[in-house]
Amino acid sequence: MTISAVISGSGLFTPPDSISNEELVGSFNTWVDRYNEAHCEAIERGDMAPKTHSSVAFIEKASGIKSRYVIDKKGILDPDRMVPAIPERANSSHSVMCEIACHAAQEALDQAGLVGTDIDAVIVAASNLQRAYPAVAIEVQAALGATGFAFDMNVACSSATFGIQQASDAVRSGSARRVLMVNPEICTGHLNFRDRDSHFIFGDVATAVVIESSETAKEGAGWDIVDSRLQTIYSNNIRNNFGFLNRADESGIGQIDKLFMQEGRKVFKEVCPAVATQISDQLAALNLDVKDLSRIWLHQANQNMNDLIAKKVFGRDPAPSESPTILDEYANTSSAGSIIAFHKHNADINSGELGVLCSFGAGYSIGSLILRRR
Ligand code: CO8
Repeated sequence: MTISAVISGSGLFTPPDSISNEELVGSFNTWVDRYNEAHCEAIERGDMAPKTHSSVAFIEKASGIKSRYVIDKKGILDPDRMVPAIPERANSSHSVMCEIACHAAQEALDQAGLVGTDIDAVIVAASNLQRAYPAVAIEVQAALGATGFAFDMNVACSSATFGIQQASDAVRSGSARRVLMVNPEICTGHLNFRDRDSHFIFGDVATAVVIESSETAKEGAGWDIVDSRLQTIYSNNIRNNFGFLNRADESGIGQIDKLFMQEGRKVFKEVCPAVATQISDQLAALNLDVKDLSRIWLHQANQNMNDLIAKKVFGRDPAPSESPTILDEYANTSSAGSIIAFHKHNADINSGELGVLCSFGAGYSIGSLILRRR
């Protein structure tokens, strides 16, 4: 019998603190006023450009984002700091990424009816890892009492879909029986809160998915991974130059390119058609009609982007329930976004119905998974 891969559980950890657009813009504009006052003479001489206020109305219209959950609200909103304050921990304590990963993992394990010792592979897939080594995944593996092997991987916003593909390959080849794929995304750690163009984009969260063999998964529960398609196309339009070689050129330390940067307009224009084409081609290759599709759980970066992609895929304006939105509440949580949408909006789908889980982002990278409710 061919072994297929099944998503048998999903989990979500949401930090308790949330920041509204009003609070974020208030802090940003206070910083702008102080900056312009401190440099008023140079600005008057024309030697420096004044900074410009941000606006709640722009953020909502351009992105659809209304709030974001964060690990540390106080440090981000303090106009003298504008960086989350996350104290370093002793090596003997769990790291913050391991801690939030384990919260999400626990819910995914509970949903799958499993415990940590049932897992024999752990993948931590995220757009930034808090240290070089040991792999955060190995720390999560130990914290949960899992066996087998563990590794970290990063494909930016597509880390989760690419991670599910790796897990599914492992299950189908027999190198693992039950894989936990976790996405601790602390996006505020690499967001420039003094950049008007992007200060509102990201939030923090962790998501988890259990992928196991159809031989072990509970009968009639979870989702068959019917098909997966991964694509990468090199682009500098979303970039972060932070890395271990930064110290080898002191002139670059602390420069803004060591945080998230993007050409948002270009990303919008180039990525939307590529995503819609990938999903449509994938359905066609499987002889599936878009009418067979009950839902698409898209990466959550921008509402206008998702509306455009969903319209292209369905060939009409879909109902909100056909392409659920969570970015209004969570903002962009990088690879976790499509998993949050899936986790929160799948309970009403009946056995045999199909959905597409799809990510897109830096790289560029696009990952699309066709899932069938068992
Ligand atoms: N308040 C008021 N006005 C503003 C603001 C602001 N905060 N920011 C810009 N404006 C102004 C601009 O100055 C401009 O004014 P003018 O027309 O006078 O020049 C005007 O608003 C329009 O600016 P833009 O053209 O930049 O605005 P857009 O309509 O393009 O919207 C967006 C900007 C929302 C960024 C939009 O372009 C977008 O969402 N694009 C897609 C982005 C995307 O999907 N990126 C991928 C996400 S990242 C990812 O893949 C993960 C990376 C790894 C994770 C990193 C975690 C930190």
